[in-house]
Amino acid sequence: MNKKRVELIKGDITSLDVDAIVNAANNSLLGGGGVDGAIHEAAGPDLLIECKRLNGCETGHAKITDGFRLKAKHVIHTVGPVWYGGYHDEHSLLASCYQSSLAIAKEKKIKTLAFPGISTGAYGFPKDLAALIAVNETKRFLTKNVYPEKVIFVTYGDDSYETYRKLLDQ
Ligand code: AR6
Repeated sequence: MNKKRVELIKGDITSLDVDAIVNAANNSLLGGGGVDGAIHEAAGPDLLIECKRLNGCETGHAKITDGFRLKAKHVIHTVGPVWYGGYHDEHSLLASCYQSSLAIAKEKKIKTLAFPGISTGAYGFPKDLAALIAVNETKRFLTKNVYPEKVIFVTYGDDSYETYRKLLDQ
């Protein structure tokens, strides 16, 4: 895989001018706090109207909407697992979030896709392990597929930037 296909930045995912940003949503897809709240706030009320039509989303799965007032054209909503100590399939469910989001990006021929750290806030997934899963699943997918052309990992107000940096440099 070409290293230029993966980028790492610090900041607010809602400000990015990309084809799609990924939302760390919940099963209802009707909004919440954290990055979900920030995305709904920035996208405006039409996002909630579209989300209501989707009838929720299972953990580990993903669904796409328009980006409305965001610079991003689309939002891919995925539902990460709540961390219960690692004995409830959390690892494979988080891997499935990345796989499902990347599969939608492929299907829609999305060129640039940005991920926050799914499950690493309110859902309590350990950040180092979550970053490892994010990077492994993304690299594996990009090796086999042309779309998305580029994936951007977005870290926000914490120390996971260095964790991602080390993983991406390997
Ligand atoms: N840009 C980029 N990353 C962000 C931003 C932002 N604007 N805001 C927060 N983060 P969380 P979860 C990071 O809690 O753990 C919601 O209520 C944050 O630092 O948003 O998957 C949903 O509705 C953290 O690393 O998502 C669900 O109920 C990461 O985003 C629940 O929280 C994820 O933190 C989902 O919990």
